[in-house]
Amino acid sequence: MEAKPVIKVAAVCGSLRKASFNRGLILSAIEICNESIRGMEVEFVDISGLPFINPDLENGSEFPEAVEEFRRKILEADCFLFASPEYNYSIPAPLKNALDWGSRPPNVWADKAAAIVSAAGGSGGSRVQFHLRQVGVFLNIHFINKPELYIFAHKPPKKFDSDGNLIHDETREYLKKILESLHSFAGRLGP
Ligand code: FMN
Repeated sequence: MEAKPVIKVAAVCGSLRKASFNRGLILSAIEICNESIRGMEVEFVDISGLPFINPDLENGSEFPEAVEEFRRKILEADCFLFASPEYNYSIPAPLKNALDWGSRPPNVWADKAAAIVSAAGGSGGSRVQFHLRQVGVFLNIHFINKPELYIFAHKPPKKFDSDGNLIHDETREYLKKILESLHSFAGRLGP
């Protein structure tokens, strides 16, 4: 019997902060996949080097080098994991910038599965998640609906250490369930 191909997840973080809790979620997702989800691997895709979106930087179908590399990683992925804080009730500018660069023709996000998790302040990130889903309609990203994970990052019990690493077992279990759901949905959606 032929082995099933590995599902590649490109993980994008909405925070550029060194000790970002959301990046901590991505690092945990990488560990969880390596340890306990067979057939799926997560790669962290850094968006901090992308220039601000500006079509003047495009030369026909060519993009600046950092954008080309980013778009290639998104194109090569089978599905996406977004981990993002909420900024002023919405999507942080670095993440929106990355979404916009990926959307330039040909749209590299199109027709793939995705999951969103958020560690944020008072809202747990519900509004960033809903705004991201709204943008995903035009980008043709297929988000899993359940389970949902909204982390109230600053409320006890402590979920992250001072470097942003996830240290809360219950949250890690939820994150694993999200990854399993993404795995199953991406598998059903096919290549
Ligand atoms: N938290 C919220 O829940 N809702 C907000 O609207 C919100 N706006 C913010 C705006 C800015 C510019 C910043 C810097 C933070 C805001 N926060 C808000 C708090 C962040 O979501 C919170 O600190 C989060 O943990 C940061 O994520 P990170 O640890 O991955 O950097």
